[in-house]
Amino acid sequence: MTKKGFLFDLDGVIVDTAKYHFLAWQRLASSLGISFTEAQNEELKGVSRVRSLEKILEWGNKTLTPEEFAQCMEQKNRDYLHYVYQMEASEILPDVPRVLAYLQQQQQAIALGSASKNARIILDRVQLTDQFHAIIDGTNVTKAKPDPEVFLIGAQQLGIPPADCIVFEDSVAGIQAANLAGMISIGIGDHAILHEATHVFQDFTGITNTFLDQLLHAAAV
Ligand code: B16
Ligand code: MG
Repeated sequence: MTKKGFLFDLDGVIVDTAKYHFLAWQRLASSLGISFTEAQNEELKGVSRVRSLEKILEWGNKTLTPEEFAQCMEQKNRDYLHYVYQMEASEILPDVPRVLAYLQQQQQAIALGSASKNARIILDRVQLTDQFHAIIDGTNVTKAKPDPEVFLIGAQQLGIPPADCIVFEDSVAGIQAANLAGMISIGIGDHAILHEATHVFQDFTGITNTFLDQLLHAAAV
């Protein structure tokens, strides 16, 4: 059996921080006189912080000076971190600990591949940092998903060829990034949205140890 590399996205895969992003963006948008809905928040999943603010300003038809833009970014992150610092291990999404434990038991290589610059803080809060052999986050990448950079750096740091890597992702851009990296992509969420993925599951409860065994024994993509 070849050793495989398993790359996990963070928000929407390991924990649901989208609800905290929503509260923080909504507060900021409202301070700018812009309305911001949950449907719009969906469109920000997997999108960088800078691009998220740009999109909100586009929706609200508003422009800011570079100084104001920087202040808004800071304000949003301060609000967001307020929620993050209250996170606990109980917020890890169902069956993620079982899948991580099984992969560790099978001596597989495991990495995080997230767009978030707060990824390390979040992993610490939910006590998962020691489960990852490499952590690639928004501070390590220059190109946002769907660019494959985040996952290619992850594979490199794990020392596993991309063709032997498997990515768990909840965003369309993340699935596209995994596919462009030449990896197996596993969508977590709605099949209608994530249809470009190699496999799609609603959540990790459907990812059985038998399915993981199949991935472990599959030939490289
Ligand atoms: P931050 P992921 C992404 O995390 C979120 O889905 C996205 O909504 C957020 O804007 C982005 O991280 C940046 O986060 O403001 O913490 O740097 O899904 O790539 O783990
Ligand atoms: Mg995500």
